[in-house]
Amino acid sequence: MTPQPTPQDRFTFGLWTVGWTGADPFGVATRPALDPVEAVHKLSELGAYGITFHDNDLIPFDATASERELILKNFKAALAETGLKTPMVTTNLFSHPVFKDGGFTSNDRSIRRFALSKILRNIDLAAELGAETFVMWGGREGSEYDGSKDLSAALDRMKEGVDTAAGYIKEKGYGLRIALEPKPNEPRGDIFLPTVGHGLAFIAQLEHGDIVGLNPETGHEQMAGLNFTHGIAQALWAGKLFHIDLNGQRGIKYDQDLVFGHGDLTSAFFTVDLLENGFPNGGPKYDGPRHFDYKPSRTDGYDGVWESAKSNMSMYLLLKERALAFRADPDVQEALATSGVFELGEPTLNAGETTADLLADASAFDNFDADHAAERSFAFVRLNQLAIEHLLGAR
Ligand code: GLO
Ligand code: NI
Ligand code: NI
Ligand code: NI
Repeated sequence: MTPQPTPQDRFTFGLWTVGWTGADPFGVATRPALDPVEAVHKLSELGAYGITFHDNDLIPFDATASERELILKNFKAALAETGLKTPMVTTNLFSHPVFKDGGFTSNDRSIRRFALSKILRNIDLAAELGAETFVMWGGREGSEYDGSKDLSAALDRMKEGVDTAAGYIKEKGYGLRIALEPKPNEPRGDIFLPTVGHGLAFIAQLEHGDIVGLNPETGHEQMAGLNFTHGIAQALWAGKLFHIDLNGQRGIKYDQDLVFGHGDLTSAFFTVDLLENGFPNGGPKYDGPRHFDYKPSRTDGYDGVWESAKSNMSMYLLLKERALAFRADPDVQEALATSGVFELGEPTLNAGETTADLLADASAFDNFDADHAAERSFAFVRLNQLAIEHLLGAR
């Protein structure tokens, strides 16, 4: 039986995910547009906790003030009726041709001023809707040709943009935090802040870095050939995992945005293991929404759209079930101990030990038998086999 999601599971979906009509660089839409109000009702029926959106997923770029008001009124009414939350709001700085060279980092200063104003206005809307997280995915912030950008100035402008937005949040007293979303490429040839690691290093340079963290996406790290679980682990360790975009990707290729778990399933298992069970030796745990950023395949009609929304949640819950069973299995606990996973939680130096003490400890070096120590088998294959057996439901 597939487990049924409830709002307590805190599953959230981007309006642009179920609302994707299938238009891609080679073909036009394969599905009619989805009414945001219908999306709210449908996601709520399916057991989701919330819906997230870009300003322009809801309010067209060129909407008049009165059109905007009416759209928001209907959207808020649907939220109130269903109890669906809007924990995250984000800004579209990539669709309109004006952003073809970026928003914060466009070479055109007037465009940068327009982008920053668009962000500040959307921060007001995010706060009004009670969002906790304001995601910034700089899809157009990048280049195709290295000579087309002063890369140092681009980072300065990126810093200026993020710090200005964060400073505005503080000034207004909003309960919002910014989460930057790294992606290596697509739509730009190369995007600035391409990975979780680049994002963390960038945040360390900010003036208002205390309210800036990350929104890593499964497929984005995997497009760079990186390990997503390692990426979110380092973000967690740094206290910067503010939000997450879960989806599926198979290898280094175009951004597939498959259903979570429909890409690298073993990696998805360890992602859920980390999110639900935390690190084996304790430490920071993620407590934000489980947000899906995927695309329902353009081969499918609306039956497939809602089926895929359900699939994301079932995949997560199935993996959660397996991950809990994995950690609860005494054989696994024993294998973790044998493999030294708990031993890694012990500090390498004794409490209060100085470098002089370490250098004076003959057992650490002079009398250390490296050849003998090298004989230890870490038995990682058995541990991994246990994980896969749990993943397959074979234990
Ligand atoms: C595209 C990104 C995009 C962001 C969204 C949120 O690849 O994943 O969907 O998640 O714009 O800011
Ligand atoms: Ni993405
Ligand atoms: Ni993606
Ligand atoms: Ni995303």
